[in-house]
Amino acid sequence: MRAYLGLGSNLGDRAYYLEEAISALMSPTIKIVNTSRIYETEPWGVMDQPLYWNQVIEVETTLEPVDLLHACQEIELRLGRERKLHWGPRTIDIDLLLYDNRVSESEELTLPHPYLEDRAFVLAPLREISPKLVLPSGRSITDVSGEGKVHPLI
Ligand code: PH2
Ligand code: MG
Ligand code: MG
Repeated sequence: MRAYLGLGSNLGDRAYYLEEAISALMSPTIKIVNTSRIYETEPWGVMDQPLYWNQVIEVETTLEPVDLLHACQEIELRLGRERKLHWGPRTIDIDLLLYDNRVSESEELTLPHPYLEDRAFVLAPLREISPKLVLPSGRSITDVSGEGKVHPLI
């Protein structure tokens, strides 16, 4: 199944954490098919924190959504993620943005990611790698821009 993951870091060596997260994700059950450029982004939600580096990757996976989520969480922990503040600074965050066209809600996981259409820091890199994508809401990726300043590093 095709899924999109959003990566974000705003503590320490942001390039290192993004790179490590991507290589840790590569496994027999998760194949990386596309990676966006890295974007430097203004903090969204809680403004008083360092600038983020964000990236979106497209994966092909045999894992079910919750198992993919657990794989992401395991890597976050391995890379020193501490959960202190909601929406606060972090070494690495790996969010499951989209899983096929799945729309579902459980205590653990909401698909698509609940703030997907509000966040320029995920929409811009997502549009870069999948310009023809239609979101589960029926909106085209080219018609939603979200909020927040973002710019690609290169
Ligand atoms: N992640 C958040 C909250 N705010 N802002 C930016 N720019 N990038 C993020 O990855 C981010 C955020 C919670 O996950
Ligand atoms: Mg997040
Ligand atoms: Mg997260």
